[in-house]
Amino acid sequence: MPYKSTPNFPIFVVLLSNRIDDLLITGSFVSGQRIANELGVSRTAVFKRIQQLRKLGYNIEAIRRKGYRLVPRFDGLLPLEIKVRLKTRLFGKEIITLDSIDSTQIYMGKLAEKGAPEGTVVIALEQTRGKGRMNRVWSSPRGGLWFSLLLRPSMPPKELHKLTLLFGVAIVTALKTFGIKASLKWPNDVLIDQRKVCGILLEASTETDRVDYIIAGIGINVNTSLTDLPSEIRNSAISLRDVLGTKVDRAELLSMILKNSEDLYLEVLEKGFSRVLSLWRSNSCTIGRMVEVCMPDGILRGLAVDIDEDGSLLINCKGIIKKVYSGDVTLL
Ligand code: BTX
Repeated sequence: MPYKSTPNFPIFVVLLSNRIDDLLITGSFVSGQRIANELGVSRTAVFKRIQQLRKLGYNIEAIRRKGYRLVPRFDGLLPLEIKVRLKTRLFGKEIITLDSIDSTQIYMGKLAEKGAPEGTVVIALEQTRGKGRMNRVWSSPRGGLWFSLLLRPSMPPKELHKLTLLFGVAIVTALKTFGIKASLKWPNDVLIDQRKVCGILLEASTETDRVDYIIAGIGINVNTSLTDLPSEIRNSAISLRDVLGTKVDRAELLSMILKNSEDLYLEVLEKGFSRVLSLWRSNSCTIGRMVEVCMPDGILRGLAVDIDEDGSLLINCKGIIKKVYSGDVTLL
């Protein structure tokens, strides 16, 4: 069931609800009278919306003479609970939180085809068929942060894979503020102590020289425990809760990731990827390591020396530098 802030109501009610929601996401007290005056509606209409929001699960404080205030629950992932924390201009302006879905990528694909705006975010509390790369499964039990973000960049399709690096940097930077040291394994893994805490999946709809849209899917093991994951990946996975021994507020983490990635994204559109690449290099656990890359035409072994300006991995194989554009890297 989608936890949308506005279920199916007539257009006036939806607009009114949205405007009340906008006043609530300031996070400050706002009086019922002020809302009623500003929106030209009765206080009863305002109260009805407050009651509706409470029914949806929101915690709205009401104090006499002060008014209403949205108080986000710890780790609450309802749209307004995230918006109240967001400091972005574009990412997360539209948020949909779903209780359970096959994959947020598939759900977002349908929204994208219908013209959803850039920056739309779809979150699921659990995914029943989470997607990894190359048709692999991404295990997505309750407690994790599983979301997709819609982008409509004007950039040549050949540049797109560098956005994976951008999200990696945004995530590692956000994790630092929680006191967690994570590092980046080329091309799309975030690791802690050599174990996978996060995976990034970029899916694109493109024409020859034009990008229609991109769906960036991010999965982070936040408050999950190893026993929630299939036994075959327990040795290679880790969650933030495993590291910190305590639960992390996923809404806080998500809002930081959205802010970090938006800042980098806007910079990339204006000035290109050079800062993303240098930040990626300084947070990498790949460069300087002996690696093995599994590619469609065989296995390549050598020293990872750098990433190139086009985002490819440069490997020194017995003195010859080889460029790898895609594949699975194992750190040896
Ligand atoms: P990947 O193909 O690089 O990694 C998939 C591999 O990672 C799996 O084959 C398995 O070995 C391992 N794995 C699966 N689940 C987990 C997990 N929870 N923690 C650690 N390791 C795991 C990575 O693909 C891209 C993942 C993107 C997931 C997001 S979640 C939101 C969005 N919706 C969706 O369906 N996918 C994306």
